[in-house]
Amino acid sequence: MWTILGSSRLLAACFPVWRPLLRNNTSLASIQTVLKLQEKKCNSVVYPTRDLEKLLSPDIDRSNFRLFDPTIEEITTAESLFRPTAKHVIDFVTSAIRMDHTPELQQPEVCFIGRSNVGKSSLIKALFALVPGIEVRVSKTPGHTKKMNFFKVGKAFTLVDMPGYGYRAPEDFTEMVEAYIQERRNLKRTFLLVDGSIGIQEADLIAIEMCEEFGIPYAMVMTKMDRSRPAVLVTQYMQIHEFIKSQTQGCFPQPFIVSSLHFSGIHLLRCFIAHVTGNLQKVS
Ligand SMILES: Nc1nc2c(ncn2[C@@H]2O[C@H](COP(=O)(O)OP(=O)(O)OP(=O)(O)O)[C@@H](O)[C@H]2O)c(=O)[nH]1
Ligand SMILES: [Mg+2]
Repeated sequence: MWTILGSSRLLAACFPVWRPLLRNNTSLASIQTVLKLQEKKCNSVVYPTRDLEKLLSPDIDRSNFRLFDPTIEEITTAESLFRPTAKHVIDFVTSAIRMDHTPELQQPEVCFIGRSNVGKSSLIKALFALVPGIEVRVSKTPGHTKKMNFFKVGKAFTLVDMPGYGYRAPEDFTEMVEAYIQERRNLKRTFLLVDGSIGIQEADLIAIEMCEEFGIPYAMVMTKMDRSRPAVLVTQYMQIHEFIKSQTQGCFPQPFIVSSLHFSGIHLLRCFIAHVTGNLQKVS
């Protein structure tokens, strides 16, 4: 029983089903069956690419698939950073449209860039799902986010939501975002979001070129994975994987896949953010 309870710490956070089962004196065997099913579901939510890997033929090189492969314990540790307390306040700080309007924060920072409507604000909202009352505005209308929005996660790090590029981008987008990415000293990682259901588009190539030219470390995140069938998703994943390997220098070789709607990949991304901002060891 201890093993079941011990291995289900994250499970309990994702799917708190075992509590009512225990209260109702359900038999241990049925609890185990339910937990096994939930654990499988939970693994798919936490490590979404593992399900995709199963669809690939065995001869495909998987060496970069699990470069970042934290344990459940590390994932749980990172989760605590995204849970606010009286001493660890998670909140919106300010908006800025120019570099000289950006807040002077010393803590490490990560930012989210991508085409208008790709799901940047939705992803930040999902990352902050444990923060009651925090406002991150999303919209079906492209070009919704017009400013750089800064959110502080205690003294640990800052997340920055950016306006999108491409269709209906703000006029001063280039000035605003390029300057930020090039000049922001505490920027530890840029997350470049691409729509997982359609893959890399022309406008994404321009952003990739910008990241490469500035020599900044960045990572690609495939969004809206709930919109594609696994077979389509795995094809996009492999294409992006190959693209990163052959065409980029500064991009982390392992793309992330998320669904902000179903919370898939969100735990892993939280953990990666904790890692790149140097916070994973601090809280463990
Ligand atoms: N199905 C699905 N829809 C999503 C997901 N993420 C975002 N969306 C939808 O995509 C639309 C755009 O989402 P936003 O998060 O506002 O996109 P954005 O990249 O911030 O857009 P801009 O601020 O305009 O640059 C909204 O209608 C969201 O509900 C997802 O994971 N799955
Ligand atoms: Mg937005």
